[in-house]
Amino acid sequence: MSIVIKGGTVVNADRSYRADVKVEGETIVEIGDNLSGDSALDAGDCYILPGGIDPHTHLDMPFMGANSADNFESGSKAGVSGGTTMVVDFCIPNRNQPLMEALADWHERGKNAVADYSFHMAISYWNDQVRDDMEKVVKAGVTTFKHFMAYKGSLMVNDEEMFASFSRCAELGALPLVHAENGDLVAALQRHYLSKGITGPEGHALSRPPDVEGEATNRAIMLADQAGVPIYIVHTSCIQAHEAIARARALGKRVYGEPLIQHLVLDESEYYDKDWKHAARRVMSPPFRDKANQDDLWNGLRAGSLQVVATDHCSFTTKQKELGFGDFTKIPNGTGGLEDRMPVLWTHGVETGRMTPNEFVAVTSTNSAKILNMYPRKGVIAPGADADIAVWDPKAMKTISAKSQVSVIDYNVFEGMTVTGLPRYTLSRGEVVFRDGRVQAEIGRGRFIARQPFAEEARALKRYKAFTAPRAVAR
Ligand code: DUC
Ligand code: ZN
Ligand code: ZN
Ligand code: ZN
Repeated sequence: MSIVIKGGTVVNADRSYRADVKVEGETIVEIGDNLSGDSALDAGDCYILPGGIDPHTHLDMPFMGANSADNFESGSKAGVSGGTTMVVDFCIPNRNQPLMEALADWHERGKNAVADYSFHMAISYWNDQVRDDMEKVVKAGVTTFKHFMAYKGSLMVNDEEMFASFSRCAELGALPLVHAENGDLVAALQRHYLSKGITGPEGHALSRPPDVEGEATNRAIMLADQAGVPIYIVHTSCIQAHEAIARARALGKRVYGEPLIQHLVLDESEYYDKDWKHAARRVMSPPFRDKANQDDLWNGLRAGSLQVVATDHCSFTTKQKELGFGDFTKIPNGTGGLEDRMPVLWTHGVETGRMTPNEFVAVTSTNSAKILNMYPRKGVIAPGADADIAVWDPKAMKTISAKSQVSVIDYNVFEGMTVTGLPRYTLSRGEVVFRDGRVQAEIGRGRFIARQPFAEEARALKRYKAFTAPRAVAR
């Protein structure tokens, strides 16, 4: 069975050109003029984009006394309805849970996905077993390891543990990721604001100012450099963090930064002088920042000092958010965005002239595929690539509303925003999974995408002698 996508313009990260795209089975087989096949899809006036990759989601995740409401079914459906054909989700072991057992749990969760997915593995504690098991995890196709510098008392790891894990990543050809916020400082600031009687969601923003993120970003980069390994900073939200990344890159270090779509378009006013529910629904870490920080992130995406746009999709219902009524430190952290990432970025990025369609493709798909080692299977419209494709209508419009969203939660942080630029069709490995405004896909058709370790030449800078990863450290 072949499908020809006819009459559109192929847009890759490097160039755009008019052509038909032929898909045979799960794969793109040919790109050219006047192609024919068993069936055709009309892409007139549309762009043919590599399906979006969201490199950062938390579907079906137990966190802060709740379980994130979108699972792999609703999350992947939300994704394809907005042109995203793959997510990379975080496998998060409980303290002392063996890594491979946690990975098995996440594979179970992923079974109802309608589009492809991969995993990052969180390192939330450190001992000899973790050190040894990291190799098994890499062999199982998970080559990126996440470290939380915040969430003291649960997920947070200290510097010694991080350095040990980073060194192990260097040995294994794996890439460490960090959530960079100084968790000790956050805990102290939370106590301070609570003691002043600030118990509402504004306390969340006040207790996580940009310096908290800037300090941790610098520290993580220095630790990675000492371990001789590249590093990926998740949800870069502020000038201080971006500066640390840009400075490291200017020194020739392989450091990557990932703004979220929420931080690019929503600001801190969402937390102040708002009703409790409105503000609590927008509590995520890091919190939304001011306009100057937003402008700086847009500049970084254009300049290339920041490489990808993610969502950190971790959706909680209003009822779940109410766990933190009377104490902002107990509001489950997280917002949605999976189905809105690409339309919102197109509207605020391409439509406004802040980025080109090619830059849009780079930050929504290609760069993630390259950085996370899935390129060119994912992230490009080319013969041999998986047929993960968004047939993108740049004139199509809608107004975002919880009433019409795919995500199962009862609100949307972009409520009321009119977006221009939507998928007409979304294909996942050759199958049309979204058309006529509806998801039509068999539950469980999504597949786990195993990733390889990084090539020798893409790893550490050679000026360091190889470290042996330290074994168990003191806590
Ligand atoms: N931040 C969030 O807002 N949610 C999930 C985890 C995180 O770091
Ligand atoms: Zn995080
Ligand atoms: Zn409101
Ligand atoms: Zn996250």
